[in-house]
Amino acid sequence: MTQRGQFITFEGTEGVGKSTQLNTAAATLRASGIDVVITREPGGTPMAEAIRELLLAPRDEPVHETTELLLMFAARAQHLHTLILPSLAAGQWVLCDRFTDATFAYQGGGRGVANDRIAMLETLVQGNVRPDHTILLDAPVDVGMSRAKHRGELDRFEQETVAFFERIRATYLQRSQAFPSQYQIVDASQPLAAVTAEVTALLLKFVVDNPSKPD
Ligand code: Z5A
Repeated sequence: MTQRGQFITFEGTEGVGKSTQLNTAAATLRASGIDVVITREPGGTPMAEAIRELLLAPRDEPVHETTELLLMFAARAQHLHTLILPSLAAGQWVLCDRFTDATFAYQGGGRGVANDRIAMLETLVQGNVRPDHTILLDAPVDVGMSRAKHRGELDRFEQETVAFFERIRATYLQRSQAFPSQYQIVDASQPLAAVTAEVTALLLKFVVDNPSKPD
């Protein structure tokens, strides 16, 4: 029987280096002979990417927090059930740039949506599926913002205040304490080579802890 793959998510505030580390992590795993799928949220499938565009586009119309929350989970339902779960069942490891921890951080910590409302949707959409590991790239908000500022037009989230991103960082740190077996924190304010070395060491440990069994 094929052994289920590992589901690993990368989290953190804007610009901390998630995409950079996710690509390096994929290369590390592939060099260890593991079949890897890279994906992201919101998004990851054509329909979920269309929902991402709806969510990120700046607009004059105010977006109600419940609309934002439901769209995040609508995209997640499509992504989880049509891409993530089938890939894991086929033995692939799934590396995902953000997942439901981002909803607790952004919609919960950032927007002030109550945790139990998010948890209700988490159960509805995911049942008991949770990431096997979450790598939290943590850095002061201004570090990530200064790394991200070279991009062009700001999306709807990037237009938020520093205080919004401070609440998000604090929520991630609280969750890392609440779920210590899921979370691994890496100091993302270090130079790139040092961050990459820490993330690579974590990935290699996950490989040792989950040796693939022959079919
Ligand atoms: N969102 C939400 O509200 N609720 C949810 O449930 C979910 C998401 C799932 C889209 O996310 C938005 O959706 C996001 C939260 C919301 N909005 N925000 N903000 P996204 O992940 O696509 O967008 P992002 O967080 O803005 O990601 P990002 O800006 O692309 O950042 P990143 O992936 O963490 O960073 P990067 O692209 O790898 O690196 C940024 C630059 O820094 C780049 O030039 C790198 O070369 C450089 N870099 C990276 N590491 C280093 C180090 N260590 N030193 C120096 N320079 C570095």
